Amino acid sequence: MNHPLSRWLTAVGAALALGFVPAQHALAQAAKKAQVVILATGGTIAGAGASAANSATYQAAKVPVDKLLASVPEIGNVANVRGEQVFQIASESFTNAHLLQLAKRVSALSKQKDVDGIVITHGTDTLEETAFFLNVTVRTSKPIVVVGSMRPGTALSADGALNLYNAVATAAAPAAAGKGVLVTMNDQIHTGRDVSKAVNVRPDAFKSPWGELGMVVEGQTHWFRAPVKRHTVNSEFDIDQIDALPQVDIAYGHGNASPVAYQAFAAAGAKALIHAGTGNGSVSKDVVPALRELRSKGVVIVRSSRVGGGGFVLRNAEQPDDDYDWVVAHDLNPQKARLLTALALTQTTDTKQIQRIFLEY
Ligand code: DAS
Repeated sequence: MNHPLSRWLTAVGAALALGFVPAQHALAQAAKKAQVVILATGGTIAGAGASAANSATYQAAKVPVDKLLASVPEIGNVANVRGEQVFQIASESFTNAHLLQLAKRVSALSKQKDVDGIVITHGTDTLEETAFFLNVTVRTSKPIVVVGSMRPGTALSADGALNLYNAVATAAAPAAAGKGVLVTMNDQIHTGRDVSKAVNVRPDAFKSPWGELGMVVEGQTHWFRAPVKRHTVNSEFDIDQIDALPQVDIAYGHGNASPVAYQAFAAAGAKALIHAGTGNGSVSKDVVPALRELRSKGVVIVRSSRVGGGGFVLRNAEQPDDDYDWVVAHDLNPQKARLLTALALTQTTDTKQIQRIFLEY
C-alpha cells in the first residue's frame, strides 16, 4: 500500500469521508454567488419595540447593520453579503445632504468590480423619495434595491426579515439588472420611480399606481413589467457631478387656501415651488395671483396633485400653464416632483426643458 497512487486514493477517500470535497464544492458555489453590499440607513427595519405586541409603537433606527444581517442568516444562501452603516436615522429626518451622500456611496460601490448588487435598508416614510432620486442619478445597470419594513423585528409577524431576504435575492438576480432602482416590500418588486407609501400601518403599505414590476418568492424573482421612463444609465443626471440641490418646497392645496405658505417659502429662498394641488393639480383662485407674481420673479412653479393613486396632471387643462409659464409634474407625486425639479434646476431654469424632464423621467 506504499504505491503513490494508492496513497492518493487513500487521501481522496479520507477527504470524502471528512467532507473536504463538499467544502471545495461550497467554495466553488460561494465563488458563483453574487457579491451584494447592504447599506444601512436606519428606519423601522432597524427598529425595536418594547414587546412583541408593539407592531406600531417602537423606536426606529436602533439595530446596527451587522445585527440586522446576523438576524437573517438565510441571506447567505442567495448572495455573499457585507454591510455598511451609512446612517442610523428615521427616514422622515433625511435631508438633501443625506440623499447626496448616500447616492454618491451607491454610485462609488456600483463602479467596483467586486460588487454585483446593492441593497439599501431604509425607513419607509421617505423610502420612495430615496428610491426615486437614486433611479434618476446613479449611472449603473447593476441592481439597486431599497427595502424597509412596516413592523420592527421585535414584533409578532415582523416583515423586515423576509423583506431583507427578498431584497438581497433581487439584488443578486441577473434579471434585475437594467431595470432601474427597485423596491422590494411585501413580496412585491416595485420600480423606485412609481412606488409610494400608500398605507401607514400595514405590511402591504407600498403601491405603484401603474402596478408593480413583479414578485420575489422563495428567493426567486418573477417579472411581469419593465420601466419605460428614463433611469440610471439612460439618465442625463449623474450624482458624481452633483454636489448640492437647490431649495424646492411643497405647499398643499385645500379648501380655504391662502398664498402665505408659497410666499414664505419663496422669501426663504426656494427656487421652485411644488403645488400639491387638489384634483388635477388645481390652484385656488385666491392663490393664482401670488404664484404668477412669484413666477415673474423667477421662481419655478410646478403643479402636482395631492390625489395620488394613478392618473396625471394634464397641462393646460384647468390652468393655462402655457400663459402662466408653469410646469406640470405629470404623474409624479409632490415629494418626487420636488426632487426632479431640484435636479432639473442643477442644469437649467428653462421651463420648457424642465417640462421635458418631467415627461421623460
Ligand atoms: N419613522 C419611519 C421611518 O424611519 C419608520 C419606518 O417606517 O421605517 O421612515
